[in-house]
Amino acid sequence: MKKLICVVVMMVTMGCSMANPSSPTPVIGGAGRIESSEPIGVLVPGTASLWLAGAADGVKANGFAPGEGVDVAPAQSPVFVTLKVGQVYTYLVGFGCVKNDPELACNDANGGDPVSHYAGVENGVLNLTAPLNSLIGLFEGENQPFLLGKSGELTARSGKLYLGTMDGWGWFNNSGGFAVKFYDGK
Ligand SMILES: [Ca+2]
Repeated sequence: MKKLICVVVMMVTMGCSMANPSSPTPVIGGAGRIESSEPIGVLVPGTASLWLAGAADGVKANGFAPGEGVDVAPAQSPVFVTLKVGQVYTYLVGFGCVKNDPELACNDANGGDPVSHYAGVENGVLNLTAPLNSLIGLFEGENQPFLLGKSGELTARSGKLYLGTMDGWGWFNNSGGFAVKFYDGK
């Protein structure tokens, strides 16, 4: 009844406030997570290919077979985040979707149907079978890419984590991207 009166009064005066001054201030983005430092944010474009991780400018990759590269560094090179070796991080994709082809669907970071890298092992990076358009990673000094998806936890096995998206070939015609945050601590 008080609410109804307030609404009626508000309609007349446009000055009624429903706020309760004793209410606690809401905590935004808490969710039980204890953060020991600021999160590391990065944008991963759909054109980022792990098969060009660390490659010099001009190096090619991602054709139908090794040596038939249709992508080139740095245009389709992956992005990376700098992490503390041995530290456990949680990560979360805040928003975004990726298309591996202008005519196909835009997938979230968990991706669509599984696909492998058509050219197989290339530029020292091993093959991977992972959901199409999913978020994938590769630690510097390692050669096996792995699925990250929309969220999870990892231990930094090196100080540099390359980030890209999954496709079979030709990252040049991909679009979209993922906004990712890494949280130091659990
Ligand atoms: Ca593509």
